[in-house]
Amino acid sequence: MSLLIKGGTVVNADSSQRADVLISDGVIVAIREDLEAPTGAEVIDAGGQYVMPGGIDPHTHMQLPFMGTVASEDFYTGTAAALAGGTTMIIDFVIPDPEQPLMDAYNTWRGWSEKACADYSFHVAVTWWDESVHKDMGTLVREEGVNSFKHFMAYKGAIMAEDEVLYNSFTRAVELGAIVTAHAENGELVFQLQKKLMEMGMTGPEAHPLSRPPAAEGEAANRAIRLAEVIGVPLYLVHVSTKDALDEIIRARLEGQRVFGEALAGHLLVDDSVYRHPDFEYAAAHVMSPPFREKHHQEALWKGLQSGSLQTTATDHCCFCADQKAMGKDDFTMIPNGTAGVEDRMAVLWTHGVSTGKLTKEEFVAVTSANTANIFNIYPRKGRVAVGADADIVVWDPEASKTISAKTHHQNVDFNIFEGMEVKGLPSHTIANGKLRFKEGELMTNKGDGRYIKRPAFQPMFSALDLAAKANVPTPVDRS
Ligand code: DUC
Ligand code: ZN
Ligand code: ZN
Repeated sequence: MSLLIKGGTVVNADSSQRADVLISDGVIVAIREDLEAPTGAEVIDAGGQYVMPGGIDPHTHMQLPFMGTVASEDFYTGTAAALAGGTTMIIDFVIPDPEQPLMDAYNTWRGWSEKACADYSFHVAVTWWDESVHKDMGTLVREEGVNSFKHFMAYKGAIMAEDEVLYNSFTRAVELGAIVTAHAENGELVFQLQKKLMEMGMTGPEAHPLSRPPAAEGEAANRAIRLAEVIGVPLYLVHVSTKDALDEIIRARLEGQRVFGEALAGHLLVDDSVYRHPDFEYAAAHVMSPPFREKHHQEALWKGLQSGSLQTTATDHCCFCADQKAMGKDDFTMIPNGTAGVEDRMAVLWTHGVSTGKLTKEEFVAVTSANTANIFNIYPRKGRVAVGADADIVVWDPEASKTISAKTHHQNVDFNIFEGMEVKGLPSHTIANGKLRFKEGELMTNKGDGRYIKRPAFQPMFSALDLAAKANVPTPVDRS
């Protein structure tokens, strides 16, 4: 089946051109001006619009079992909401319980994700360590197309990876040609501060950001970066929310280290005043980690994106409804952490990034799809409108506008952190795997249309430790 997108401007991360785009059997087969529609082809009029790679959200948690409940958005509803917002692929997370075999957890998540209607892939979290984890990391990279391993430096007593686990996992990733990623917050410090705040009678959501100060993120970011430096593994820091962490990334990159950083749409636009709202439901709905920050951190994050010090944008889409958030009514540490955004990221970034002149439309493509595809090794199959690439495309109408609201969004959650925000710049059509899945406000999705996308490993890397050892030819001191 073919599809012709006519009359638009094709926008990639490096250039734009006036061109039509012809799609056949899920792949882009021609890009040039004045293409004729083959017999039977569906034609999309993209006059006055931009034809861009579909968004890739590298950080979602569909139906995540977490903090005693399960995220309300499943792989079908979540990928459908993504398509409604112009995002055609997500990278979600397999998160094994401590001592759970990695392959066990991976197979569970693969089962859950079969109903996805857009393409997806998985980072796999390393939450504990033994020989089986070493072996399973190899199987995941070599047989399952997993090239990224996640490490939670927070959530003590649950999924937190101690430094020993980080060392072992980072070292194994080097051998396998994988990239490591980290949620950077000092979990011990957060745990102690939570205890202290509760003892002081600070039981409400206003205590949440106090228990997770910027320094806790800066410290963990620096620790992850320094471990990665010594071991010699590329590192991707998820949801960078503070200037503290950003400064560590900038320093490391200036020294030539392969460190990447991700900004969340929420962290770019929502500040920590939400936690002091008198209504528990409203404040709790914003509880996610790392928390929303003071405004000066937002300004730093925007500059990080503009300068290329942060390369990607994501959402950490992890939905909990009011009844779930109420689990922490008397104890803020029990509020399930997570907020939504997979549907809104593109429109919010266009409105506050491109329309304000902070980002060009090409930079918008870079930070919403191309850089993620590059970093996670699926470029240019994904993240580029090019002949031979997957036909994952958003036709973007820069004049369309709406007011974001939980009442009208497609996300399976009763709250929207961008509630009331006017956005200008929206998808008119979303095409995934060559098929029209969203048209002028209407979704046309089927469970199971999404495909699992394997991400090949990078060249196996040399461990910095081995290189240093070779260069210095260390010999024991003879004390005989
Ligand atoms: N942070 C959240 O807010 N939710 C899920 C996991 C995480 O790290
Ligand atoms: Zn996280
Ligand atoms: Zn997350």
